[in-house]
Amino acid sequence: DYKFWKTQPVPLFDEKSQADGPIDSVRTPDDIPDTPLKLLSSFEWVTLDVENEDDLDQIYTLLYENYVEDVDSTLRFKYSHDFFKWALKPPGWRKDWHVGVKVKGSGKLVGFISAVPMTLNLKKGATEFPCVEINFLCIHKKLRDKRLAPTLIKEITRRVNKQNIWQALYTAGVVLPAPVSVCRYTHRPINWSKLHDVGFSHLPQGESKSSMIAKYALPSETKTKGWREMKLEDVDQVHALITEYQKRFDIVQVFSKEEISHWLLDVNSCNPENKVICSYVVENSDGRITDFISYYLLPFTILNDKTHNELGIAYLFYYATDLADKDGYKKRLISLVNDALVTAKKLNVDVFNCLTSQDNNLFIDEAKFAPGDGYLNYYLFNYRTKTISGGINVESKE
Ligand code: YNC
Ligand code: MG
Repeated sequence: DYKFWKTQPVPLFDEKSQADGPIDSVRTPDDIPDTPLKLLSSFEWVTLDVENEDDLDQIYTLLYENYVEDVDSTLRFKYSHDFFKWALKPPGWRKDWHVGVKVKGSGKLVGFISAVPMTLNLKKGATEFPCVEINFLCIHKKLRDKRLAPTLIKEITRRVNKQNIWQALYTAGVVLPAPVSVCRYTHRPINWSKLHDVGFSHLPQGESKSSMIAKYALPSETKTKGWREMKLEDVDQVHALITEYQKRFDIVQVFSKEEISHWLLDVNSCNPENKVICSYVVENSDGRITDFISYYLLPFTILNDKTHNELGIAYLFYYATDLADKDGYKKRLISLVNDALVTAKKLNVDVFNCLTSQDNNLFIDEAKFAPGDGYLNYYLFNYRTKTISGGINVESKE
């Protein structure tokens, strides 16, 4: 019955149509308390410093042992320090938006929630506002169902409001009041036999292992003329390209050039061995960039398998093309995605995931993605707008 969510400024299910806009009355940072909410006396609030390896380790351990698992608890996200640095330190990041709860005495981290700044553009430019993306909400398995999550959510809300920001975007597998959009996960096997070994892919009736392997075979080299890795010098052109491209969508994450450098090139990462984000551009003969595509890497740990201990996973991130004609556009997306698959295979990716967001439905079938069991719900905090299907150009960082 959503005892907590009923008290929050979020739309209800099946609301009668109401005007778009903020749900709460207007307030200022001065209206917001200066001190954190009270916790039970055995716990204390902490701010985690993601520039400090010890703090990063604590977040890593909490999430590694307690974050999202698949239904059978056989696969678990394998976050890395580099992944957290990328996901938690975009331009404008704030240390006090990396919030933890520790047990007094032992100092063990048992709860975490984070916010990072972003700008949202709704309804094809009709509205644009600063907000935050909330991610990595996690409570230790032994402290579940004790209403600690609402406390963490209220505390991050307080800290964000103190910075004069009143809206947030978040995604979750669970259904809460009320999604602004729902996307489905789709999966494109790259190493089908390994996926089959670990129980991720099943052998369909009437197929043989070798026919499945043949079905998902990929060429050894990319095919698009002018395809290459994205470099720092490309940021201005890619920024212009994505900004123009995004005009087709209803909910869009707006990027500054600094944000493009961060989200597509991970300019602050010191460890190129441990790649998190992979971005490619297509450059034509006069040096103009006509397309780009990107994906991030976040492997799974396989918990109970004798031969395999890790599953390489890529998630489609942002892309754009300047092709306008409808037929050419679809063909171009298919070839960009196929080339991305070829590069991902070289990085030992076993399965390539994408959501039904953006214009992904135009290539999902032809690039051999198949729908999975998972759905991702998109939510806006303190903002009401009509539900949209597809039309979303905001990619979450798992
Ligand atoms: C969830 N994922 O419905 P009601 S996604 C939001 N997002 O409230 P308790 C959630 N709310 O129904 P537990 C949620 N999951 O009574 C549950 N809830 O109104 C709601 N899992 O709290 C739930 N990470 O503490 C209920 O539950 C209330 O101990 C119950 O803790 C929940 O990062 C959780 O899936 C998820 O670690 C922390 O199960 C725990 O079970 C866990 O008794 C594994 O909580 C990891 C996991 C979630 C990943 C994510 C996005 C989070 C968004 C939070 C909302 C942000 C709002 C905007 C704030 C900023 C605003 C500004 C400006
Ligand atoms: Mg709890």
